Amino acid sequence: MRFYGLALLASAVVLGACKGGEKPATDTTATAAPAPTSGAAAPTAAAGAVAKIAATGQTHEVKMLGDDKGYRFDPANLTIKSGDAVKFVMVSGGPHNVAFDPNTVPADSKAQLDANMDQKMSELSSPLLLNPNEAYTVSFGGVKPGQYPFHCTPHLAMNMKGVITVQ
Ligand SMILES: [Cu+2]
Repeated sequence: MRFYGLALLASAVVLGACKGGEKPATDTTATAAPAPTSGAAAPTAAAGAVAKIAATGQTHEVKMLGDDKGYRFDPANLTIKSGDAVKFVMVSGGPHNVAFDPNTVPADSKAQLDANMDQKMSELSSPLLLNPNEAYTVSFGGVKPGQYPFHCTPHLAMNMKGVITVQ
């Protein structure tokens, strides 16, 4: 869908250039356009962008809870392998989300982790999960070993935090 938008934009630019006719259109858009039309990997082909890497390993589940025991992830600390995925499931007390702090995530995997997260609210920050059984899965494909602290943005002050250790 994103590519489709770009394609429309590109044709609009070309049309504009033809209409105006002032500058000789040395359009690089024409050469860029045909390449990523097929396949799932297409949307990330933009220059300089890091492509999402799908998980190939195990999927670990983390519950997002808010009740009379407080706001928490369960488990809050988990150890996974690079290439695994973590599925965050909204259970109670939402809205919850999962956000990695750009300042504490290992620098050499920050761009990859960010690329692996869909529908972000901001860098390394998932959308809010409002309803029970809503889930958000983060691929750790291409993410290097290290410690990845995360938190829930709405409940950060209530200490809703955890750490994913990638082996
Ligand atoms: Cu929360």
